[in-house]
Amino acid sequence: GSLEEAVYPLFYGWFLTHKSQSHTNEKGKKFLKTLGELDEFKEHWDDFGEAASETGINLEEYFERKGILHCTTKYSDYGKVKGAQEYTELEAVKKFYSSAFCLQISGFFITPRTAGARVRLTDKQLELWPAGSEKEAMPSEELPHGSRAHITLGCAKDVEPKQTGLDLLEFVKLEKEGQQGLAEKDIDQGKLRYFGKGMWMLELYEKVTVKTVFGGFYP
Ligand code: 2AM
Repeated sequence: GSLEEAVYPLFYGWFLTHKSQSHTNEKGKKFLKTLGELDEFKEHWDDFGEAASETGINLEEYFERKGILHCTTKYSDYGKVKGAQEYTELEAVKKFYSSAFCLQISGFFITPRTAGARVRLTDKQLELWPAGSEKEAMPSEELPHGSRAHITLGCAKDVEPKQTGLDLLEFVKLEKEGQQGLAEKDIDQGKLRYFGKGMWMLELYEKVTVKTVFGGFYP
C-alpha cells in the first residue's frame, strides 16, 4: 500500500478567526437579548416548554456554546460518512485548503433546539459545498444548493449541533412556500419574523462579514 494514506478529518468547514468569533458572538448575544425582551416573544414563551418560567426565559443561558465557531461544509467522521472520500478529492477542496475566506452572515435564528447564524455563500464558496447536502437532510424537498449553510451559536441541553442545519432548512422550506411568518417586526438589527413553534428568524439589515480559514478539523 501507499505510505501516504489519506487522513480524513471529523469535518471540513470554514473556521472563524479569533476576532471574528468575538464579533459574531457579540452580534448573536445582542440578538438573543433583544428578542428575549420583546413582548411579541413573551407571548410565545410556551414554545420553549419548561425552560420558560413565569418571569420568562434567559436565551443566553438556554443555548450552550459549542467550541470554535465555524461553518461546516462536509461532515466526514474520519472518512466513514458516505461521500467523505469523494469530497476530500474534490479539486476545490484541494485548491482552497488553508485559504482565507470572508463569509457573509445574512441573519440569525433560534428554535427551541438551536441558535444559529445564517450564511450566504458566494459562487466561489459554493464550490466547496457538497452536492446533495440539502437533499440528504430533507429528501422530499428541492431546496437551493448551500441553503443549509450556517454557524451554530449554541444548542439547548442534549441537542447535537447537527440539528442547527436541519432547523435552518425548516425555515428555508417555509420561506420557499411563500410564508412571511405569523408575525413580523422591524427591530434595530433587522427584520424579525416568527414562524410558530418557537421559530424566530432575523434578517439583518447590515450583513455581518467574518474572516475564516477553510480546512479540516481533527480533534
Ligand atoms: P453544525 O455544523 O451544525 O455545527 C462536529 O460535530 C461538527 O459537524 C458540528 O459543527 C456539527 O454541526 C457538524 N455535524 C455533525 N454531524 C453532522 C451531520 N451528520 N451532518 C452535517 N453536519 C454534521
